[in-house]
Amino acid sequence: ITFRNVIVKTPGKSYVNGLTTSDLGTPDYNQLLIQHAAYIEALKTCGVEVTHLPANEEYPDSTFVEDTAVLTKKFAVVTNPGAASRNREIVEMEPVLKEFYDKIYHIQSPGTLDGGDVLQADHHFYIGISTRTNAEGARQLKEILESEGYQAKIIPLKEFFHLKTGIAYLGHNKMVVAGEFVDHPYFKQYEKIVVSKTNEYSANCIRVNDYVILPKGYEETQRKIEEAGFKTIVLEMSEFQKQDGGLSCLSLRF
Ligand code: CIR
Repeated sequence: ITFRNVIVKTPGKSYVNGLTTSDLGTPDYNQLLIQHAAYIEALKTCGVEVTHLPANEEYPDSTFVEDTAVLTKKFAVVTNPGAASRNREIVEMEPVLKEFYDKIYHIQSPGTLDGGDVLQADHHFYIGISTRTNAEGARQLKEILESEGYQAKIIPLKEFFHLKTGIAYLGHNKMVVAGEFVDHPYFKQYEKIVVSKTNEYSANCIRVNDYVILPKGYEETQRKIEEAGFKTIVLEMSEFQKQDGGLSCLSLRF
């Protein structure tokens, strides 16, 4: 929740041909670049150092850097992304992580894991099993995290695409939850900010230092987060939403 650094990557023109399950239409590349630039500006407002990587046309979804790694203060875990077209995104990310980390673990095949399926809440991690993260990938990450003194729980997802599609941790024991996580026993101990069905997209928000960044157009969620005591920044995310992406997916924060 207190972060010094973020890594982001400009989307390439090939972005419009990336993976998606939504039927919101083809992204507008110019709007996309404007939205990405605003995202970076918001992070700078939060006081982090931004490592900004150039676009790679070979990987249409590679702006969603979150899926390539799981980062803590002391070590990095390079994932093994579950979508074939995205798997090699890690080859470009690893050298960048080496500039910040001496200790780097890897998720190994046949284990697969996307960073979007991993949520940290203080000393606890939650790992979703999804169409991208399999049981073996989740098991490997749990083992790594436990060996480093963290606790980890594995959650098979029912409806959400990635774990963090429906949940966010804001610190101070406050958890933003939607859909299948609202009544999930694993999140009983948290003070919950419940996101309603029509506002589900806004469950993917991020706390970065003094701010919570959330998508534009979800006033009910914004109000609840502000009532919980947080300052907010809202960002237009339409062109990312078209490719199943949210705010957390666009950066690695550490
Ligand atoms: C994909 O299907 O992989 C991308 N179009 C969206 C990835 C979103 N990432 C995330 O939720 N962490």
